[in-house]
Amino acid sequence: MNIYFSGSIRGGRQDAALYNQLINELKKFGNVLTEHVGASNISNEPTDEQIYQQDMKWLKEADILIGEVTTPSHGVGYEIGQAIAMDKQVFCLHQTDKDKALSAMINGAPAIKCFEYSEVEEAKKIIQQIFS
Ligand code: 6IA
Repeated sequence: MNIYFSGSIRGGRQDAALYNQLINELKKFGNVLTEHVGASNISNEPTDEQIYQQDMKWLKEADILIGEVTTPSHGVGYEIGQAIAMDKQVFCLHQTDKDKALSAMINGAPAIKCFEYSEVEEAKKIIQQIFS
């Protein structure tokens, strides 16, 4: 099972540690192609063209996309749209108690299953449910 985890990078890194915890949970269920999304510091960044080509290749190889969508990110939104166009399964996790409302284009999309959560342990349980 190839898992594409999407999370904000240039949209803001305030949840990077949380992404890392979710990635560690996802690794129990398959091969996470995008572990760098949870990295604590971003150094030696490839060019934008290299990032795009590599990520699109991984997305094609993925069986499922899991997005943490609390911090709005153009890249995450783009990846979700592409994953739906490729007929991948798409699940999104959104933190309820942050003051960021989820986009209607994510929450209202019939091809996306969205989950709200408050604590990381709750998010881990949602991940376990997704793969059960
Ligand atoms: O617009 P954003 O930058 O917030 O978009 C975030 C999404 O785009 C993530 O889900 C990633 O899959 C993808 N993305 C954005 N930047 C990178 C990147 N930079 N590497 C891979 N995917 C990226 C280099 C970081 C690295 C060397 C740790």
